[in-house]
Amino acid sequence: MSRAILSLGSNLGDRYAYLKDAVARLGESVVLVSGVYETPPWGDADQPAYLNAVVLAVDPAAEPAGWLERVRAVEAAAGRVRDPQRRFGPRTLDVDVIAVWRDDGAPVLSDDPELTLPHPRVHQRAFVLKPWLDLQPYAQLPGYGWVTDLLNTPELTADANALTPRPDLPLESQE
Ligand code: PH2
Ligand code: MG
Ligand code: MG
Repeated sequence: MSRAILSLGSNLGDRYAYLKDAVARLGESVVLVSGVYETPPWGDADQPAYLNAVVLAVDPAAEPAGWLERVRAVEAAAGRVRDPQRRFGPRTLDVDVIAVWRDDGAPVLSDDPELTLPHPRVHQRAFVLKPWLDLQPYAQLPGYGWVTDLLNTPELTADANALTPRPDLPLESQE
């Protein structure tokens, strides 16, 4: 058994439909879903704004590496095409494995380049950290500490303030 924080992002096509479809495809493993936020593009400014959200997913069977397989299948279903020239470029759907915990609460730490855990850039990304707090106000990012503290660092406050909650675009977990 393991549980994971997954981030969802879309900035091409019907962004809201892609996020809803991703939650539906992740299915019963999804136990909590954040609000949706409209977020300025990070890392590559020349692209449309994103919709971002975060989910907590639990899978009785999933080995930590199994999460990567699952999120790739969900991305493929959204017609995700990777542009090797633009690492942080636009996409129909991006689902990232942010952090994974074993059943005893121990975080999974991995420096495997295929699946580095926690996600190697998440401490710089308000568009993941802020929605994460919707699910877990006391969230801790393994190796970095309290998510609230990360969001309050001078490097992230401007990004955090630039996120716009979109309560008009709810994401329901699939009952
Ligand atoms: N994803 C990226 C690059 N930049 N910016 C925002 N706001 N949201 C994202 O999900 C995002 C991004 C590559 O994974
Ligand atoms: Mg990503
Ligand atoms: Mg990704």
